[in-house]
Amino acid sequence: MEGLIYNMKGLWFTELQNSGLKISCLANKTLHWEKTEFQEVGVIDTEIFGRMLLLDGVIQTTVEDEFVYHEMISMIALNTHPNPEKVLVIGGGDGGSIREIVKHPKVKEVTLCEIDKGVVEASEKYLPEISFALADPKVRLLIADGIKHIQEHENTYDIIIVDSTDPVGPAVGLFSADFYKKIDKALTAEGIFVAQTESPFYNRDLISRIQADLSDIFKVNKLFLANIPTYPGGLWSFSLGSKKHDPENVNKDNIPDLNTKYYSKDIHFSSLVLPPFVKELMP
Ligand code: SPM
Repeated sequence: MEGLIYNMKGLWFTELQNSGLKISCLANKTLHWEKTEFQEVGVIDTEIFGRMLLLDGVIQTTVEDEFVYHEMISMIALNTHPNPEKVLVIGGGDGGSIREIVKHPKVKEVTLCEIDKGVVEASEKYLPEISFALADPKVRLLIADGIKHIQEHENTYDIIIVDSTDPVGPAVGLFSADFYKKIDKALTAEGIFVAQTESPFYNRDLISRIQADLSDIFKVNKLFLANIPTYPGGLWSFSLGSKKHDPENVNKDNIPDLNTKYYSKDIHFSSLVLPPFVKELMP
């Protein structure tokens, strides 16, 4: 599998971030590897982070730190929208975002639109603590192209979450202004969009371009941050576009306690406070 090397000290998985940076973890075992129509899907058991999902040799999620990413990509929008009944997740075939979304009492239906069945199947088999909510009765699972799904739906979803891989290969289209315009149409009148938008250290141009695009399309555009140890640099960004509601204007007393380990009433607001070197990426 791409990135896995045996040496005298054991089996090391290495993710190449760029020409000057690699991140390595000691692995105990390769649990799964397959080449699907779209990508290489792997699950390895690592010494520090437990089981880890890899797509094309890039860390997607791990049993030990996944809660940060999945709570943050879901909860800020869920607790900003006054009535988030219908939610769409594009990507996110591991089911971690779905697990968080179905916790919300106001959510009636969540659609997962994942292009690669192999990601869902590997997650169901090897990452049950992340994927178990895929079987929840509120969940509608579609193995389909998210871009096509968005094009075919107007005024349908209260929240759309793009839980994607990095902006390379098949995911490039999920980071484009054209796609954001289609998201805007697929959202209902008070709709909110959230996407993972990479590292404020290593993807600065990408983040400022996305925020500029969102500010052209949505009344409210925000960036919020979380600490995810297995992503390069740790500090990770999420971008939000909203037609009406501002996550900074939420009434703290109305935020429900949904048994989260990173997100909290205070983190809701503090994650939106940007250090100056990140603030300068905003339009
Ligand atoms: N549900 C988890 C899916 C994870 N989506 C985000 C993956 C980003 C990982 N990239 C980090 C490496 C940056 N080059």
